[in-house]
Amino acid sequence: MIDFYGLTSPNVQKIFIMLEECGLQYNFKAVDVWAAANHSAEFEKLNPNKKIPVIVDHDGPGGKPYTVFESGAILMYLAEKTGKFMSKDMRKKYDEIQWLMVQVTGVGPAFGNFTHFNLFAPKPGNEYSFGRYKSEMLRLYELLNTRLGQAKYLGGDDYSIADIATFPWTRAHEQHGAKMNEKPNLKRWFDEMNARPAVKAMIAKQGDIKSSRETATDDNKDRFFNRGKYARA
Ligand SMILES: N[C@@H](CCC(=O)N[C@@H](CS)C(=O)NCC(=O)O)C(=O)O
Repeated sequence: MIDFYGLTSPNVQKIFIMLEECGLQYNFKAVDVWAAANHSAEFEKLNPNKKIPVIVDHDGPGGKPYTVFESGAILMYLAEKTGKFMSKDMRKKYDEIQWLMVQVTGVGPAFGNFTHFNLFAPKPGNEYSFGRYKSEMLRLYELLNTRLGQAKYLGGDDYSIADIATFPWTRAHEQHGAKMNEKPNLKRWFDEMNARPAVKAMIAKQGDIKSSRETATDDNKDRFFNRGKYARA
């Protein structure tokens, strides 16, 4: 059995999809980061970085419990544990890992910062930052469309953890202004991903999760965004 700590964000959606794809049994444990639940001493023991997602695999290596944080590492761990969605051929495996890394180091930060400056940063005053992340996000959408014109999936011929990691970030493409009708390769992939039973299961489960994102206190928002009395100088 796997304990899965998360809420509703794209980094968490990846793990829902992977657990569903692998047919693994899991207990979902909501950590309401908008109410600072990730700052408890108990949660810090699971992830010193105090972020979701985290999994605890009670049947880890050697039959002992093992805790994994960082969504990319969790996907790799589950792929290795089950032998699914990561190639065993070294070239193919590293093609998949390269595109996983593009998501973890590129798509996640750029799309996440776009959302921050779009929805949460004070306005006016942040036009430069907003424009920078919007432009980088739209450049990455173009990159994904180009790649998916060269290969069926991001990592190559096979559906892999690179696709599972990237898909949740593209779900808000309308809000992002990404114009899918001008990106036929990305649209073909998006529609195929969206139709997968594991993705549908993730979307259904997400709908049942209670988050205080819309009602978060100013103090909790300041803590979340490292600003106000939580700002480091
Ligand atoms: N690189 C991390 C990012 C995780 C992350 O940013 N999690 C957010 C939600 S998506 C979080 O826990 N934020 C709470 C906070 O920073 O206080 C991963 O991929 O797992």
